[in-house]
Amino acid sequence: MELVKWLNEDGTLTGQYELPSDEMLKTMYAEMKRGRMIDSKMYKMQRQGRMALVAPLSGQEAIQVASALVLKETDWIAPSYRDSVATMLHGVPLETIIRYFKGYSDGNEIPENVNVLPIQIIIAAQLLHAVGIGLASKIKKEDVKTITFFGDGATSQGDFHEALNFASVYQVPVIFICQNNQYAISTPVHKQMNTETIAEKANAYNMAYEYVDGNDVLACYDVMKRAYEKANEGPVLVEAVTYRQGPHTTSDDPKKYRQQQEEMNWAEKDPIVRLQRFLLQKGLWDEQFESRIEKTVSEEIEEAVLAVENTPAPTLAEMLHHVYEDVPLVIQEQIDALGGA
Ligand SMILES: Cc1ncc(C[n+]2csc(CCOP(=O)(O)OP(=O)(O)O)c2C)c(N)n1
Ligand SMILES: [Mg+2]
Repeated sequence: MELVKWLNEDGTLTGQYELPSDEMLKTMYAEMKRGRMIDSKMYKMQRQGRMALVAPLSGQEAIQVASALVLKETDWIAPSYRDSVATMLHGVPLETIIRYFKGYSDGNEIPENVNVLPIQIIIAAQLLHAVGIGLASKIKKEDVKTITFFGDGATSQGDFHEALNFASVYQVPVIFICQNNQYAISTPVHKQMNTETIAEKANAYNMAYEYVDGNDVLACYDVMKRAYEKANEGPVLVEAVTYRQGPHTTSDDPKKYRQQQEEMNWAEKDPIVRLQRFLLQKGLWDEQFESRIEKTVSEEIEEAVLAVENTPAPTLAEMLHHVYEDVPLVIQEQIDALGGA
């Protein structure tokens, strides 16, 4: 299967393409850079004991930015824990993301007008939710599409196959986006599947598919625009081949299961560096542009972190809120034991 790839690692094009506008190219760069800066700040904060646990996404910005940029406000995202670049672009406030990774349950409260589901930790469960939204929009004859993100490991779950099968039987407008970042924690892709690609699994469900260099934002944008159109007819599976540059989470040490040489090889394919080289050649990138982004994003981060850290942490008992609508005695007793709500 041929990988869709527009940008070489040195920033030159692999062929002749109809490029997005200069403004769009700069937006793609700025949003990827913003994602990288936020990710790196949250990682450091976790190390300083200011966050509970973080699942870094550095390296995976291109497919997330490209996907979010093709969506309309009325479309939905069903995300996993490593998709904040996409969800923020679709309207989830940075403050909410920070609260989530601090371990505050209200970090799961998505504003009413933002069509993003709460972060899903159960591997592949969000695919079923996406199919549910897709089926509902189809029944209601709404012009709405749903995208859902998941990892390579998620394709070994029953939920993945159930979701694709159901989506295909009912021809729902859902785009399944697999970020193949090469590992499910410490398990490399080749140890958990016997197919060469994930994209080809679409054949089993008679679904459309795309196979793309997930570190090439131009190719990802092209593929996502096509997938978005195809979703008018039925579901689409997109495999974006990428790499998680950091650990699985802040509780993981990737040195135990992958070689430094491999990390260095993938660093050469970094999506931000690649687009920066391309923009430089086109005269669209300079130091000023870079420092403007850095300044704006630093201020945004500073403000969000301050806002979160200046609000009191939730009480212990609050973790028992929302377990049931009507609180049963057994939960009330625990709430009381934790000092009351
Ligand atoms: C149903 C289920 N089983 C196991 C886990 C533990 N777990 C958390 S992340 C993860 C690996 C997922 O890998 P992948 O789907 O490739 O996503 P990535 O973390 O690489 O983005 C596992 C097994 C879980 N959260 N849910
Ligand atoms: Mg993975």
